[in-house]
Amino acid sequence: RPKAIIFDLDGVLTDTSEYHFQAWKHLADDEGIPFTREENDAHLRGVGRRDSLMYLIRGRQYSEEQIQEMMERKNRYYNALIEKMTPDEIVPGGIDLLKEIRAAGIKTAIASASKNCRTVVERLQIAPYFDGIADGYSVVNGKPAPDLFVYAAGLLHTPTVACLGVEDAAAGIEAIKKAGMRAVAIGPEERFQGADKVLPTLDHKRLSDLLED
Ligand code: B16
Ligand code: MG
Repeated sequence: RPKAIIFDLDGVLTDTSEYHFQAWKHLADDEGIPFTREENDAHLRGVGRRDSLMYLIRGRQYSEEQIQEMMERKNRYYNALIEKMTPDEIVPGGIDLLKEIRAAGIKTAIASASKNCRTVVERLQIAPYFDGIADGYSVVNGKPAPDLFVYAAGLLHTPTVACLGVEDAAAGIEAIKKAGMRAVAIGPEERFQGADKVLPTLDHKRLSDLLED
């Protein structure tokens, strides 16, 4: 049984991954760049802002100034979407799951690549359920690098080998495994490689659902 469970935010605890997709799609449409949901899931899901844009504009010539402007524009689109979020946008049963985990003496953290993590956590009013939050300001190397999960484990004073990570992105599962943790993937089986367990959704899950093989 793990000593700590480290959750990704966007796409795991809440469906903000859909808002990220819509914001990137808006930017891609502005720029006349073809962009599909399938590409989003394979290449952008869970990946930081700059790396995501680099995938989107691959093979096209843009100046650093234009790149900065596009990152800001995507972030404006995303912020307009999360501005209206309310606490009921937590995954169904999510608060019960977090309470159960903590009642079992297991620590909890968030490991999100997002610089908007704090805003989303505030909108959802879930800060009291976490012992630590690692976000897009915490480390330099984003997912699939293990740094964010290692940093989160450090916040919990827990060795990575005693942690379990929960992720909806292929890049996130890679990060968790590189950090030496057990990995639970949330989403379609085809999306992931190397996860220890795959659940189609986190809706109404119990602690035992995350632990069993
Ligand atoms: P921002 P997570 C990730 O959050 C998102 O999944 C990804 O779509 C986004 O590009 C990244 O954060 C950076 O977010 O532009 O808000 O800084 O899944 O790691 O919680
Ligand atoms: Mg995610």
